[in-house]
Amino acid sequence: MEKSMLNPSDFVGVSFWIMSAAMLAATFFFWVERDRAEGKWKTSLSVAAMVTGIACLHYFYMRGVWMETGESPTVFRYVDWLLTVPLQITEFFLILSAIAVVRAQLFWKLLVASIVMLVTGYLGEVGQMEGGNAGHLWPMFIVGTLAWLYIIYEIFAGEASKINAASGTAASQKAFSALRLIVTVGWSIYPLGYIYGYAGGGDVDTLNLIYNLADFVNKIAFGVVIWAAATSAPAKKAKK
Ligand SMILES: *C/C=C(C)/C=C/C=C(C)/C=C/C1=C(C)CCCC1(C)C
Repeated sequence: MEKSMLNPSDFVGVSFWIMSAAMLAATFFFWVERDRAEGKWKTSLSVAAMVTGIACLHYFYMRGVWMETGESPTVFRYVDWLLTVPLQITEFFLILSAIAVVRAQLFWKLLVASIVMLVTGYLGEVGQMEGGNAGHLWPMFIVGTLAWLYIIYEIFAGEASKINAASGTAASQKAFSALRLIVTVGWSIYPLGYIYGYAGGGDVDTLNLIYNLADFVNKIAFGVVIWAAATSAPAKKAKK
């Protein structure tokens, strides 16, 4: 019974708990603030709230798995990512289409690449669990990383790069540069977690702490950037 209580010295467990609360608060915030946004931005805030809402549910379960078994909640983690990453790709696409004419094909390319990235990461990580194929760890990591680099390529050098400073509103430009930062800097925290978590024998504490931090940055902080752009949009328009 004692096992199911949160131990104050279990800092990874505490970080799971903090994340659950933060995701809940963020969801409520984006949802309520949707009222202050205009037009297309309302949809962006709804998507931001869906991302943190889905993550909140998974964090409650992940915290439970961690506290009761002391093991990485890998399956919940990846189910969460498989649901929220496509939503974030949708968010990127919404922002891009607010700035320029982008073909639906770009959306599908980004979606397929992100799924390849997650499925390979999952296969690599479950291989480390009991009965898994441990030999998958680094080959899968390499394929996943290539898929991520492809996404970066599409955003910086592909179709999306045609977007320049002259197109779109100031608010959508701000959201677009945030998007680029998230996909390069923000998302890089995940492969770093994988490396620190598994290289040299494995360290589940570090793995989960880094993944939790990454989710905070890429789901909550990203949502806040979208929110800032969304709520500044009407003011900018009125000035013109
Ligand atoms: C809300 C969840 C998000 C934004 C999750 C993003 C996950 C990644 C960017 C994962 C990346 C990985 C690689 C680039 C290599 C293989 C291992 C992964 C799956 C951790």
